[in-house]
Amino acid sequence: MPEKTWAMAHPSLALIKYWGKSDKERNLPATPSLALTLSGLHSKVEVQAGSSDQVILDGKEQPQERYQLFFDNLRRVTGTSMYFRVQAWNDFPTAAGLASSSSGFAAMAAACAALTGQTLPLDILSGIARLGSGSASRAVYGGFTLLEARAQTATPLRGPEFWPDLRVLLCLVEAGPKAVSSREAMEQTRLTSPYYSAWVEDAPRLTRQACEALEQKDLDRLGPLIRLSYQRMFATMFSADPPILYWKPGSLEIIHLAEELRRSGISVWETMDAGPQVKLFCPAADSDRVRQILEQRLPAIRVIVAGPAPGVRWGQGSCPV
Ligand code: 2P0
Repeated sequence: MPEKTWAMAHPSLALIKYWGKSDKERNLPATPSLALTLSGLHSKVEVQAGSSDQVILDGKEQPQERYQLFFDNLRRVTGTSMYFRVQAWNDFPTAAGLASSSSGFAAMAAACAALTGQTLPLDILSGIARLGSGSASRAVYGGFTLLEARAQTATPLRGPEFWPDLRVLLCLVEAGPKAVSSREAMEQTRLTSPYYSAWVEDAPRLTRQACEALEQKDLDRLGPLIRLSYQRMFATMFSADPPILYWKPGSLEIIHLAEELRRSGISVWETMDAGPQVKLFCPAADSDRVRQILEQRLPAIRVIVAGPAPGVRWGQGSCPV
């Protein structure tokens, strides 16, 4: 058995959103989600056996209860009784709406499974990662992925080479951690928003249409569906009791700028997650121009340009990068 293992994964950004659970105990999603694994951002982990489970993220010990279900299930699937000591690093802001838990749990699933000496297929890793974070089941795979409603594992749809000239501009409005975790926020929405059931009912249709547009690599068709999904997701949050408001003035400025750019003929489509950051999808040919306009008009916003990335990688010893 190896003494130490490592893994690296990229975050999974949803085009069509997962928001709400059909089963809290097993962490199963109530809505299907369609996502892209994003280059430019990395989560890295190194794992060794320990006397108890421990996760140290960017030098800070993490609360154990957040990880218990994940580690217990990992031991069950791999048939081991070992405990895991995990060191993890993100090269981007954690818990700020940049899907750090998706890449973090995907990397942890791969590195911990490797430490047990087993080579598990990716769908099993996807199921293990899901117990940590729903979106992590998608981040195990590269390119475009689908997590069906109530599914235990994500499905890889198309690899990163399928649409290499799609770009995502990650616009960092505020880097601090969010006040309400996405887990708490989606549960509050499920329990209190009168629009929640309509959101869940409508999501499969939106997902089907988005999958068709993706197959055609048709951003003019996919973009409006990306926009509908995040706007409808936030409509459930605005209507929760108490309401959940992740948006900041800078977020709205970018949303309006995207609308202005579309009117000028650029196919640029925004989405947002559980945080104030805005992510803009556009063709690679337009990404420099969009970035320049963003930086001129909104100089306080930091922009990272990302594209389709591969899935999780792992190995023995310390992480080579
Ligand atoms: C997504 N998000 O599809 C959606 C859109 C945020 C908004 O998945 O409770 O960290 O750990 O399963 O995966 C963020 O929620 O939630 C998320 P848990 P997760 O990417």
